[in-house]
Amino acid sequence: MEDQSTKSSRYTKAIVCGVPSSLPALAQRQSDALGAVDYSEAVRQHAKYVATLKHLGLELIELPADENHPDCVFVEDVAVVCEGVALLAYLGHPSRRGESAKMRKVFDDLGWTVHEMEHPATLDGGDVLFTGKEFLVGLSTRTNHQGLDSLAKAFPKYPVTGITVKDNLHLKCMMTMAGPDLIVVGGSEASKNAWNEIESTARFKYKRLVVNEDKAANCLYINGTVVHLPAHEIPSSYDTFKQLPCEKIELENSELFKVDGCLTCLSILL
Ligand code: CIR
Repeated sequence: MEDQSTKSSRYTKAIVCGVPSSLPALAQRQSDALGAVDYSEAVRQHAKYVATLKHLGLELIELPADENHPDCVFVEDVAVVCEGVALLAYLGHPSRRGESAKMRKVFDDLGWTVHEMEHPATLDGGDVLFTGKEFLVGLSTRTNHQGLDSLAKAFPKYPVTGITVKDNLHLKCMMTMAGPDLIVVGGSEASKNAWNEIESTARFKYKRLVVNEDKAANCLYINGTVVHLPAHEIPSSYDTFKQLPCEKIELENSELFKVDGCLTCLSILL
């Protein structure tokens, strides 16, 4: 991830992966409450996501769906990237660990420096919020202290601070960047607690935009444009985005959200 607070550093590429047909039955999920994934609708929504990244000027590196890894579409978890260096994650869930091999090839082909992590360190990229100035790392059921240490070693130039994640899969299920020094944060108790921890322990200060629904707090900030969910998916948060003085694009994500996938999960921005 590049520093979005300076005008000169912009995303130019994104890595994405197709949606395997094994996802509806076999993807990991925290709960069945949202019902079954409609596979063809998931594919349609994902295709719009990919088209939107292209529309925003990014060159896409598109990996084919891997039926043996039902969660492969959630590429964000597999690597943390910053300034030509990629940390390949030892993913928190054992069923996902085989996703790293093909990602290694992508970064080797790009000529990036690649770091790997070793058990017992675990980390999911969904726990890593890079603010442009420092890394905030969710300590969750997927990411442990050793995982945080691996990240700190891979990116020695930046401060790294652990943030407790409760009641959510990842830190970025509760907050993401929505502009330079601006973090959009969900309205749940868990999100508020995570924000308070950031306020008291992060190295830098940030502005906060609070949205009622946690799921609304996961948006993409790409070269000055915020990509967020549409009104029918976040009815009590949608209007809050109108306060942002930047370009906005809406993208549906109802199907992959059923298996805990948010907008940021679906790409690695380079
Ligand atoms: C999992 O449980 O790993 C997937 N079903 C969802 C991963 C979502 N990834 C993310 O938030 N970065």
